[in-house]
Amino acid sequence: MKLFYTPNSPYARIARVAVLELRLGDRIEMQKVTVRDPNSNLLNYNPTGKVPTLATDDGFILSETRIICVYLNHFNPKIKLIADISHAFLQQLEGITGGFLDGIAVWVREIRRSRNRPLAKVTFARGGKGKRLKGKGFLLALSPYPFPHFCKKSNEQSPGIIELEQSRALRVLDYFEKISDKLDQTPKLAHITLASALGLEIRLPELQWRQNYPKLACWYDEFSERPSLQVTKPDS
Ligand SMILES: N[C@@H](CCC(=O)N[C@@H](CS)C(=O)NCC(=O)O)C(=O)O
Repeated sequence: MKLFYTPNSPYARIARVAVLELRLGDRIEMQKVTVRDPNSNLLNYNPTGKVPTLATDDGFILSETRIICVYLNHFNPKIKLIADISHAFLQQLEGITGGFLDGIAVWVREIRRSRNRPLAKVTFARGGKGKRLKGKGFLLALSPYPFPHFCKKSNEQSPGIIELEQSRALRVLDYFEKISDKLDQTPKLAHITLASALGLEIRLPELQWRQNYPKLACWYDEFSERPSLQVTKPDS
């Protein structure tokens, strides 16, 4: 099997941690790729171009972190990484941690979007409906007019999105602080997802969560000591 990842993706990190916790390291080839890159090797496998992506030995391409982790868990069912249907609390945590990570990822992306930065030059092709642009590139735009190129106006941060994601994150942090005595140190998908989301603090100084959530910080610091978390730590 082959796992496509980027070193700083919090989603790919979950799958990489799962590989290590499930002790599947010798069965899975790790393949570093680029994303949002028309020349990425990943596009030869997965049209979504997202990481993590798992190429299975029987020729399937799996995307979406949870689907990949469920699949991986089958190779070592003694370790129960995924919440069982009978374990409603763990399922609850899986859902909330997944939503937390999605929200933080949107927030980080928004913060990184520089103010008033012009979008990349978008080339317009002249042609009929449904025509593809050259090479493997996906359809960007079509115009009946022979404009050689077009430069879209600035792409600003959205204060509305930032505010929305900030308040979502704070609500979830409140929740985890309250239930922190129910968070143990077992490497479940929910715990790994929570740690991966909190690990984005490195990219989001605005989050400032540690002072206000000391019990969660304590849980996180201990959980982050696991070798699987240590070797997959993002550098930025
Ligand atoms: N819902 C997906 C999200 C995966 C995702 O968004 N990955 C990001 C990296 S953190 C990515 O591949 N982005 C590339 C892109 O948006 O084209 C999952 O659970 O795996």
